[in-house]
Amino acid sequence: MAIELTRVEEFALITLNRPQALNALSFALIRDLGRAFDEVAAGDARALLITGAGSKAFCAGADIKELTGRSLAAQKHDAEIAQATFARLDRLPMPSVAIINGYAFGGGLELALACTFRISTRNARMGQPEIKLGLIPGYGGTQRLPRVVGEARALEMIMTGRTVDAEEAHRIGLVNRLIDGDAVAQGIAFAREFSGYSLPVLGFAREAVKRALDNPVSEGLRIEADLSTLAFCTEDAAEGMDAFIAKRKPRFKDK
Ligand code: CO8
Repeated sequence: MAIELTRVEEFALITLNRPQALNALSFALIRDLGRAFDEVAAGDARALLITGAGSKAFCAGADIKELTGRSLAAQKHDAEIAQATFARLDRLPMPSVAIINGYAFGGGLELALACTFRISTRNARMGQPEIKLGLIPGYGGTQRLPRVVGEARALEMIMTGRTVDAEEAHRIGLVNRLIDGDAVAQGIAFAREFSGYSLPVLGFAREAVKRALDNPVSEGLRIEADLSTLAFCTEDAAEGMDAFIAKRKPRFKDK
């Protein structure tokens, strides 16, 4: 398997495991990812963490050696499979965190962009270098990158192929946080900042914020009214408010 799916405490951990190719996304690896996302979705992990094997790379992008000499039909088919796979990640019932522990280029950055959050080691380098290959991003980058860093920065990154270092990535909001020390341990610590809250209510929050970027404000406010009302109907909302009034710690049950 080109990936490993393991359990670390209350979290699922996917490790991209082709360090000899800087964890590049072969088509087989993308298929493995799809299966792993389904397994995680059906399980009880509080969040999914994704990282890369080895000390150099999170993921150096699509496997360039597999991309040449293919028919247009095969290329389109596989790009759509990769897009659909990353969309499954985006729609997991639990939040996800990309632990960017080195290079994240092309499809590797697009994988990280499909996660709810991104944290990064200080030696990480990121970019959408497809333009240097005569290509443009094909696994969601043209759509998710502008939503994360804004149109002007996304256009600059995609049209120049420029590499962004971790400090800049943090400054422009491409990564939520810079980390030192053991990257997986830091990923766990980051995930624990939200993973004790109600999973369905976290899901409503994610959905409402995501819809903000696809809709006019008036429509977004209607969606927020619906989703916040759904949150209000949960047992966890009743528990959270009761616990506040009783000055005790809430016990959420994901209901
Ligand atoms: N694909 C395949 N193999 C790779 C890749 C890759 N993306 N990146 C690195 N490797 C391999 C190298 O070929 C090398 O293998 P070998 O030892 O057998 O020669 C090994 O990994 C180590 O790489 P380097 O020796 O190059 O390591 P360096 O530390 O010198 O450089 C870099 C690291 C800067 C990350 C460099 O490897 C690099 O530039 N890699 C390519 C990055 C890139 O361009 N990524 C984007 C790929 S395209 C993409 O993701 C989206 C395509 C959209 C397709 C949709 C079309 C419709």
